[in-house]
Amino acid sequence: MKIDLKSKFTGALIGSAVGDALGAPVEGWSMERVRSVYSERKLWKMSYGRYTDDTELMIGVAESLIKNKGFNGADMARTFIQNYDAKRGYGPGSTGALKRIKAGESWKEVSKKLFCGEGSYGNGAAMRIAPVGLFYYDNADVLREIAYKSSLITHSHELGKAGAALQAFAVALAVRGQKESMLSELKNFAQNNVYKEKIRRIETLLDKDATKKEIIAKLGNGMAAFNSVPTAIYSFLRFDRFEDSVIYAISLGGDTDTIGAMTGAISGAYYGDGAIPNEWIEQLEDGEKGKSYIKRLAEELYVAKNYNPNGS
Ligand code: AR6
Ligand code: MG
Repeated sequence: MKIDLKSKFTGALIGSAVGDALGAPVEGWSMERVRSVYSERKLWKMSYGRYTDDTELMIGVAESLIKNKGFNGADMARTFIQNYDAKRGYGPGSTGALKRIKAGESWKEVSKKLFCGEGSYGNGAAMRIAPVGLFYYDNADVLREIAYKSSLITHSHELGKAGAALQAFAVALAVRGQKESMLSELKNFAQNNVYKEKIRRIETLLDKDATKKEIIAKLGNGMAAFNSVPTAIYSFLRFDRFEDSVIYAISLGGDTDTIGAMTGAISGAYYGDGAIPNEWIEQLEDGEKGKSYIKRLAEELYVAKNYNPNGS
């Protein structure tokens, strides 16, 4: 069945928000503790329905791409700052960077000063990247360039930026319907050895019925981009339905909201919004920038993409 592009745009953004909101109440839990609360034999209830920093930042990326019909770093940073709500649970690196930009420092320089001048390799740039994957889905070179530039607002470590680019490209391949060839495409795309090795591991782990313990040990379930982006890609590839992938990703424990969000973005981009369980969408918050607004952003991003097909 051919899924239309608009449905894939909506699927990616709503899918990401759904994965985030579903994972949020169990963030930081161990795999065993998640299992003690949620049975994997039935569809999980979304009890809380509120999204976290992952979705708030993703909204900012989409808003800025739409407004500028492409990337504008100063505007994207400003948009993040305008939307910032501390209650959404931002990572310390991202909070620090946005505060300093608000105080007048350059959006291009601030992130390089974090973590003793190393920059952050957290998954904060990857978890918000879905709109970049959508807007540049047909141009891998521009997609990489914009993924790097948009990451730099908060994450300057090579592993933080490369993780965001890999997640963006996985979303792009999902939009193109390339599930079978995703791993070989990602292999060609990845330039960093840490991610090349993780992609090789995904391939090996998909070939056997790997246990969750193995996935956590070999791919990771933490806040570092290299311990979460590959896990989201694996969670998408292992299953054939949106809900199976997202439930699996969160059932691993750890950084559940973010791994859930990234898995939801790839899966939603592949299956389209019609594949996301209604029970989950119904429970998702619908305030000022809730699900109706996110759906509208997906449509506007789709229109902006058609207006600027090269995306440059
Ligand atoms: N050296 C040591 N530790 C690091 C480094 C580094 N160069 N970079 C990152 N860390 P941060 P995020 C560790 O703060 O990526 C939220 O809940 C360090 O412990 O940049 O925006 C989100 O929803 C640092 O605090 O945050 C995500 O789930 C941590 O990685 C998550 O936090 C995260 O990096 C990450 O968000
Ligand atoms: Mg979060």
